[in-house]
Amino acid sequence: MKRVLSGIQPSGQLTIGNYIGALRNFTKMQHDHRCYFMVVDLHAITVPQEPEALREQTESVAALYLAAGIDPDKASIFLQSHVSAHAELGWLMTTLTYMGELERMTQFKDKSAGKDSVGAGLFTYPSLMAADILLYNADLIPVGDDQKQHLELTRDLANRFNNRFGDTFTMPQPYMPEVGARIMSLDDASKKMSKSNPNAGSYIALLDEPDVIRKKLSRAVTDSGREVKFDPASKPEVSNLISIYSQFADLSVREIEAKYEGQGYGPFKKDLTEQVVAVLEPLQQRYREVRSSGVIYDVLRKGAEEAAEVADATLREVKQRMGFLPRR
Ligand code: AQP
Repeated sequence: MKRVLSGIQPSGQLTIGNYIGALRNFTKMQHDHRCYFMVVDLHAITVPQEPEALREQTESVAALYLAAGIDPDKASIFLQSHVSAHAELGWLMTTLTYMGELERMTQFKDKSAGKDSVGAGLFTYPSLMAADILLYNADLIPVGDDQKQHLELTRDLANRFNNRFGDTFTMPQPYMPEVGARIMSLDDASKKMSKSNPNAGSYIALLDEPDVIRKKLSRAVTDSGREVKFDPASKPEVSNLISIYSQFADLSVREIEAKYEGQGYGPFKKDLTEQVVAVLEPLQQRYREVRSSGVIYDVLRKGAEEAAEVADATLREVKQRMGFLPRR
């Protein structure tokens, strides 16, 4: 049985990008693997967060894990900040990371572009992500396309540590779905769909009301043509909508192209919208039940205990190998 580790930042309302690229795979993987699914609140504060909003978003993401179908009896669901080994190994990994490696990270370049003051945490974030993964000696990491570079760095750091201090860490592998690994913004198909985008029209939140979803998709940018054809280079907007449709309806891209041949964008967008609503409505219903039941705190306590057991043991070994004197 392989070990799987992944997480989502409580940095806004989860989007259908997070669902397709992450959450949905989590629910599939829990049946065959030993899974650890975190809400990465320590990562969320690499950009400023209001305390009250952070609390609400953190609880909301944890509740969405349950609503999407993650079973706390199969997988450990926990908050990153509840397992202190993350922050500690994060620091140790930072000291092994080269500045040049962090400077090459495209996500840092994207998130810091045009900003006057950028927190150092945004820069060193990949070292903390490496710690998250290595603490559990995870074999498989379900990530969207955008996180591949960070995972490469994690592998480099694991190698560096193993070469310098002796064999300790397992080499993690990315696990990516074939289609729809990267869902793009509805208003600009050159940018990925992001929950922290200030323009709420650029994404569909998992908790958007059906009417809001309808409005957002009807306004989603297409092009001046009328052919429903998957060609990301020449038709990025329509291709993105086809990817979303494909994921939500479990249809292949070819099946969708064939279904709407010669019909223009109208019927395609209408069916896409109803498909998204049909998947999200029951999820939202489960979400409301989870939130009102208060069960989330028990789930997070149990998850943190299970996670800490593994993480603390790894951290002890790492510290011993690096030459830290044990407390006697
Ligand atoms: N647009 C996307 N398409 C596919 N997968 C995506 N993911 C995020 N956006 C897309 C995947 O969701 C997981 C959680 O991501 P995260 O919250 O840790 O941070 P992120 O990748 O930076 O996601 P966002 O939504 O863009 O958040 P903000 O706006 O806060 O930066 C990851 O597995 C990611 O690949």
